[in-house]
Amino acid sequence: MSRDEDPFRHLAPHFNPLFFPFSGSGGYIRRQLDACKRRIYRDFLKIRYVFAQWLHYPCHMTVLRVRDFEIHPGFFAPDAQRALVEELRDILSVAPLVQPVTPRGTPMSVRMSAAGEYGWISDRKGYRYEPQHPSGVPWPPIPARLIDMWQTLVPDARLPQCCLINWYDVTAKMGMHQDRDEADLTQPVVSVSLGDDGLFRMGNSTRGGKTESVWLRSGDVVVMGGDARLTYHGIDRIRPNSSALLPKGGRINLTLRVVT
Ligand SMILES: O=C(O)CCC(=O)C(=O)O
Repeated sequence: MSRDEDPFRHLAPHFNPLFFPFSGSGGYIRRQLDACKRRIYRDFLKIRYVFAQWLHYPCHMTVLRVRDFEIHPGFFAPDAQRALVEELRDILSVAPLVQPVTPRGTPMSVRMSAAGEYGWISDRKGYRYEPQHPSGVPWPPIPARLIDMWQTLVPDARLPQCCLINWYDVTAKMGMHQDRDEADLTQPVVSVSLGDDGLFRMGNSTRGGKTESVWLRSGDVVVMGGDARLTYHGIDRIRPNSSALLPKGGRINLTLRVVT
């Protein structure tokens, strides 16, 4: 490692104890010290990531990119998560969660509702967006803090017309799928996780092939735009009791979409 590559050079350019006594020699001790510094630097990056999650740093401090999915750990701080849950309670009192069935009649394990101009529906007639809850009431408006989040993360996109609300109990999951019932597939989908951790699997633009997974934690936000927009994804399982946000446990996922 040259001095220019030394990750600590800005911290103590003249008195770096790992560099100073051996900087002229090219021997065994110097190589050992360089390896040691690399390990320290790697650990420093890991610690910084864990702290960022713990402290709920603003999103732009730590963004993970996996297969073009943009993951913002801890975008919503605990206070904002609690406020969102209160807003969701109001929405669900007007538009209660329903257990959808697939067009073949198989019940899905998640329960769903929505806010916005449209809600996503699945029943024996197929998958589609509808301007009303199955009970006939219009969907309540999307909470302002979600619109603010959308404008912060995807400022060039049109405003979202649907906030789909998925509720997972500890046994629920969501199979690998693409979101493609929207008219304009150039517009992103933005997803918010609340409550227990969910194991999010990311695949490819066609079904099958190798996949990668990350645990999404309460407050995390995922932007699915660009190449990730039509990438298969799903939730394998929930980690029970991993969050105290929802008194009875479970996980809520919100996905904001432009529909027309
Ligand atoms: O629950 C999640 O994190 C993913 C939800 C999802 O893929 C969807 O609603 O299409």
